[in-house]
Amino acid sequence: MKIIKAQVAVIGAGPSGLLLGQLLAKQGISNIILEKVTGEYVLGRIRAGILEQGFVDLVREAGVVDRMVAEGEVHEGFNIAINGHCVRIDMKKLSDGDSVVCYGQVEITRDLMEARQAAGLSTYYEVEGVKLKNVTSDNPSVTYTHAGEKYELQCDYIAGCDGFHGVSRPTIPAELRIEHERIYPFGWLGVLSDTPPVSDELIYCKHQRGFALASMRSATRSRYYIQVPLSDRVEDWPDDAFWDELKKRLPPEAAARLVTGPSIEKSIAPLRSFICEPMQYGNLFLVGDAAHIVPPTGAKGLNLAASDVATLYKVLLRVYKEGDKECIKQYSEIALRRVWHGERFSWWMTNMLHNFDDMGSHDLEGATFARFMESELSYYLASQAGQKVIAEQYVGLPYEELAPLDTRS
Ligand code: RFL
Ligand code: PHB
Repeated sequence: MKIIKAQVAVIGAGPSGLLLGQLLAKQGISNIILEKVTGEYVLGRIRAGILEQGFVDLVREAGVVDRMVAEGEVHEGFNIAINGHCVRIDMKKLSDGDSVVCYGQVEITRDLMEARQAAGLSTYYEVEGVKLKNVTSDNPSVTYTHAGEKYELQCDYIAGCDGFHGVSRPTIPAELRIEHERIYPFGWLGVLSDTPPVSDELIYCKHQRGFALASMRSATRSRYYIQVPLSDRVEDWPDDAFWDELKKRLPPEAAARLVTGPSIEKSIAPLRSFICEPMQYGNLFLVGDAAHIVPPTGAKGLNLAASDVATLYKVLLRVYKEGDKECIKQYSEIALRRVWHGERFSWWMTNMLHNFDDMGSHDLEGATFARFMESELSYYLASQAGQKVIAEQYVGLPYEELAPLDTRS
C-alpha cells in the first residue's frame, strides 16, 4: 500500500470537486482529487447551462473565469409560455440588476480541468474501490486502487463531491442521516444540436402535451428538452419525432423559427428532489449532488453545488488560516438553508410547468392538481410582485457568511 498525503482529499472531479480544488490550491491548501471515470467521460456529460452570478464570482475567485466571460452569454430575462402565450420575466428589472450567464457545464469543467493541469495539481482518474476511513477521527484517510496499485491518501478533511451515486454519502451511518426524496412521474428528453436557437432567451413552455424547454449553448448550438413518460427510451425518439413534438409545444412564433438538424447528443434524465441531512459527519463534508438533487426546471443543481463549495471554502480557510476548527459545525446548517430554498423553488417550478396528466400529486386527484397549478402559475405571472418572486429566485439567493469568530459559543 502506497501512502500519499494532502490536507484535503476531494472525491469526484465533477464541477464541485474541481472548483473546490482550485480555490483551495490558490490559498496554498494542498488537495488531491480522486475520480472514478476518465476525464473524457466527465466531459461527455451534457448537463447544466445556466449560471447564477454567485457561481461566476466564485469561478473568478478561482482564477478560471476568462473564457466564461468571453464566451458565456449574459441573459437578462427568460420566458414562460402557457399553451403558446409567452410572458417575459425581466430578471434584471425585477431583481435589482441581476442576470444569469449561459455557459455549458462541459465548458466550465474543461476550464477547471485545464487550470488544474496547468498548475500541476494532482487528479487521479479511473480510481477504483474508493473507501473513506476514520472520518470522525483527526486522521481520516481514503483508500483506493489506481493503475493496479493500492493507495492510502491520508488527509485532514474529506470533501465528498462524488455526485448522487457516490460513496461519500453512504459513509454517514444510516441512523444519522435523514433523506428526503420525491421522484417525479416523468423525465426530460434532451437534445443538443448544432442549429441556431429559436430565441436569444430561454423559453419554458407549459403545454397540454407536456413541458418543453428551449435553451442554448451558443449562437449556433441549441439545447432542447421535452417532458416524456418514464417508460420512454432514447431509441423511441428518432430526431424527426423529437423535432415534431417540440414544435407542437413551443409558442407558434418560436415554432416557426425552429431550425432542425441532426442531434449530437440525446439522453433522458429522470426528475428527482432529494436532500440528505446533515451534510457533515466528522471531518467529511458532502458537496453538490452528493447531498442533494433538484429537478432541472429551476436551473439550480450546479448553482447549489457552487454555494456548497463557497461555504466549505470559507470554513476551510478559517480552519487553516485562523486555526478555528469550531466553524466546521456551521457548514451543514448554512449550506442546507440555501439548498432548501433552491429545492423548494425547483419543486414549485416543476409542479407549475409540467403536465401531471391523470397522475395527480400531493394526495390531489389529477385534474384538481392540474387546475391548482394552472391557477398558481397564472396568478404569479399576472402581477409584477409575482414575477419578482420568480425572478429573484431564478437569479439566485445571496450566499450566507459564516458566523463571525467573536460570536462563537
Ligand atoms: P457530478 O457532476 O455528478 O460529479 C460527481 C463526480 O464524482 C464521480 N464519482 C466518483 N469518483 C470517485 N469515486 C467514486 N466512488 C465516485 N462516484 C462518483 C463521478 O464520476 C463524477 O465525475 O456532481 P457535482 O460536481 O456535484 O455537480 C453537480 C451538477 O453536475 C448538477 O447539479 C447539474 O448538472 C444539474 N443541472 C443543472 N444545474 C444548474 O445549476 N443549472 C442548469 O441549467 C442545470 N441543468 C442539470 C441540468 C442536470 C441535468 N441532468 C442530466 C441531471 C440539466 C440536466 C438535464
Ligand atoms: C440547459 O440549458 O441545459 C438548461 C437550462 C435551464 C434549465 C435546465 C437546463 O432549467
